[in-house]
Order: sequence, then C-alpha cells, then structure tokens
Amino acid sequence: MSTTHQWRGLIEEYRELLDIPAATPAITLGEGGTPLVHSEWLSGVTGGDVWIKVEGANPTGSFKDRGMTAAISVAVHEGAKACVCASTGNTSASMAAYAAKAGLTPIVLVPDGKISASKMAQALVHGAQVLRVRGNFDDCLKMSRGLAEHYPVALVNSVNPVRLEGQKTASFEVVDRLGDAPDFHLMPIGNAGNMSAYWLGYTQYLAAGKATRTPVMRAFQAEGAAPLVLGRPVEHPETRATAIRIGNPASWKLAEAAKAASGGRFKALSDDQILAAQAELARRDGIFVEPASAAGVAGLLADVAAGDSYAGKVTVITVTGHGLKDTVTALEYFGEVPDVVVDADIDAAAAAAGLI
Ligand code: AN7
Repeated sequence: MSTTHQWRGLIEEYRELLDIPAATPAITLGEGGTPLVHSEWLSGVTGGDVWIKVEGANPTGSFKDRGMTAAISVAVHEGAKACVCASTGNTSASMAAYAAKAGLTPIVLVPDGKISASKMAQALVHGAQVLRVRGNFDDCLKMSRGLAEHYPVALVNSVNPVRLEGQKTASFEVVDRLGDAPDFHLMPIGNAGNMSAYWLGYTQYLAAGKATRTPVMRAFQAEGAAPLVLGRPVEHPETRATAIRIGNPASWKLAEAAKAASGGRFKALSDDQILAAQAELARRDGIFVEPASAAGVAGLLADVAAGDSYAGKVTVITVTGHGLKDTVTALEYFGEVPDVVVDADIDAAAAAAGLI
C-alpha cells in the first residue's frame, strides 16, 4: 500500500541533522515545509530566477516556529517548567504557542506600545504572562537573559543556540526543493539569528555533499534601525517595520561571519521602500507579508535600481512573517477601507466596480 508523504514537523524530518540531544521529544505544531514560490514578477525584473520562501505559512505565522520547536523541545527534555523571551512580537507569539503545547509557563517581555496588536493577541490567547517593558527590544533582551540566569526559567531567545538548529532547516528545504543552493539569498535582519541560522544550514549541506555551493547572503535593515550597516549599535531604533526595530543584534558576530564568508553584505532601506515592496509583492505575486518581511524584496528592487545584476542567477528571498500579523500598518499605509457602500443590488455593485 502506498501512502502520500505527510510532513511531520521539522524535528522529525531533519532530526539526524540537528545538534540536539538524541532523546529530545518533538514538541511540534507541524512547522516547516513552507512553500517556495516562484516569482514571475521578480524573475522578470532581474532576468534571473527568483523564488520566495514563504515563512508566514508556519503555524503561528512566522519563521520563529522553526527555532521554537527546537528550543521548547530541548527545554522540555531538560526538565524546564517555564520559559522566557524578549520579543518584537513574533518570537513571543511562537513561544507562547509551543509553551502551551508543551505545558510550560510562557513569560514574555515586549517593548511597551511597539508590538503589533495581532502578535500581542497571539501571546495572550496562548496564555502567556505578558510583561510590557518601558524600553526597547534590546532592554527586553537584557532582562530576559537576566531572568534566565537568576530564576528557574529557560531562555528561548536566539542567543540560545538550539534556536538556530531549528531555523537552519529552512536552508535544507530550499536546497531539497531546488536541487542545490541558490546563487543569492536575501532576507530581512533584526536580531541576526535567522541569517546566522541559514548560513549554518547552507554550510552544513555543503559539507554533507547535499549542495555544491553556498549562496551570497544579503540582509536588509530599516534605515532607522540599521546597526549592522552603520557598524555600531543604535540607541533609539525606529521603524514602522516593528519586527526589526532592534538596535543591538544579539547574533551580530555570527551574522558578520556569514556575511564575510559568503561575500555578502548588509544594506539599509527606508520605511517607504519596505512598505512599497510589501504592497507590490501582495499585488503582483499574491503573497501578503508583514512590513519587516518585505525588506528582502525591497532590497532586491533597491539593488537592481542601483545597478547590481541578478541576471541569469537563482535568488531566494525569505519573507519571514504573514501579512495578517500587522493589518493596522497595512491599512494605514495602503489606504483605508473604501467608504463607498452600495445597495444590495447587482447592477449597483456592477456600476460601483466599474463593470459597466
Ligand atoms: C517578521 O520576534 O526579533 O534577524 O523578537 O519578526 O533573526 O532577528 C523578530 C525578528 C525578520 C528578524 N522578520 O529576524 C522577535 C524578533 C520578522 C521578524 C525578523 C524578525 P532576526
């Protein structure tokens, strides 16, 4: 009898490639195995082949689920009863969900007033103890580390190396799908865990003979929160892409190493460039991402405008989180809900829609 393969979550799919204790249970919500969608639009713009890795398709709507299945599973294996993270929103949403699944108590530290309502809702609905901090993400991360050091709670921010073990599986999926690593990999960058994890995955696949090369890594920040581009921490980061409103990335050194080893670079974009790319991606490719997640697409467009060539090359762009994560910013930027209300009448609807 033949059965179709059903995705089992990334720990069971890739367990032998993950550096986690052998007996770690898989606390999974079915994360990973996300779509790699070919972009006719961006392939046309570049004269190359551009693919979009749609991480918003993960269970809580962002790539954070990859690291979280690993971190929470190992925390359970080690006997943790509670877990803590600092977050610009997505990490807390993800941790709360996996902690609920595992029966752990989730404690979340977020910059007050600076995370989207949807992400706050996710953390609260999953039962997290949400602490709104007078300070930014960087302050929250210091507190999260301090709490884990002095109290019996497991730290699941990406300074916990197990997070990167989970997140690196996105590179495995790209190579498994395309047959080799791409020429270029573009993505947003904030706390710098994800770029570091992708590089870990690509280099591991190269070493294992599953890929013949590694891609050039290019990561993009928002102008008001661009420590990696400036080469120094930013004390008061600001951007409408709140997910990447981070002034002092924890994985700075790892991301620098990935940049150097891959011949890559960091670049900053204006909020307008990021939000315009968000709209274009939604309208041309049918993929709705949150503002921060559009930074890689905005980056590709900015690179092409600056004369960089992606022609004849294979490029993968990771879009990190779902558009439903922040509908407030989307509606503020792209226009209001239309104020035309029609009668319940077919001809009136046809006229209003411009069909007649
Ligand atoms: C949608 O949730 O840092 O460079 O606390 O939510 O690995 O930090 C989120 C980061 C990109 C940046 N896109 O990734 C958090 C948090 C989205 C994000 C990033 C984040 P990293």
